Amino acid sequence: MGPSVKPMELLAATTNLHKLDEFRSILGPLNISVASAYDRFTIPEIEETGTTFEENAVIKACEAASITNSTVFAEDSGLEVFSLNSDPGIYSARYAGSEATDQENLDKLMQRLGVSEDRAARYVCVLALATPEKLVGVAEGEVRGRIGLSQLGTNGFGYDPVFIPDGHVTTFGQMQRCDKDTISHRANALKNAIDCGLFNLEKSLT
Ligand code: ITT
Repeated sequence: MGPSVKPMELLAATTNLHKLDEFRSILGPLNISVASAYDRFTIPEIEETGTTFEENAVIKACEAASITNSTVFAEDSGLEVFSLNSDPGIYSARYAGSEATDQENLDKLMQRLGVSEDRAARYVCVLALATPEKLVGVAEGEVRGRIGLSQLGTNGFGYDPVFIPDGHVTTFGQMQRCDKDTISHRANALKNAIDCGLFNLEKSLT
């Protein structure tokens, strides 16, 4: 038996356990383990005051890195429906109000969209990696698709029961997690981050 290679560990600053699960399933096969910064440190609420996914991802990563005195990554993500002026966008988690549940957000979206035929949409994810001293970099991913006419499936989270990715006939809510994890905005952002060397810390930190 050859020597076992210790997995590389990344620290993720997210309060969203679904995101954390997806990071772990996507990065696990690459021998990268993901720990939650919120499990290891007390992190006060970080306000998302940016006006873009990138600004919010950078705010979350930089504040969490400085509070924890560690290198961390964070992400900001959401759904853009083109016929709704790209709403809910950066407000995806709080579309129906600051305390809104996923179901309330989804109901608001379906109500606003009604039976419109123009249902094209995309999920966006921007990742940011930061040290306590500085932002290391960002990477973005998307998945294009459309909003179905009704809610189908109970897998995933957020808007997954109504999002049908291009080239598929089922919603993310109906798909097995491993299938979502090969094509999702989060998977694409992580792939881009790896391709551009973002997680190669020795290289990124010099
Ligand atoms: P953190 O900021 O702590 O990471 P959060 O849930 O508040 O957690 P965001 O501000 O980035 O994260 O909001 C993301 C929202 O976008 C999420 O709550 C969903 O409504 C939506 N969303 C993003 N990715 C999604 C996905 O893969 N499936 C379903 N909905 C998603």
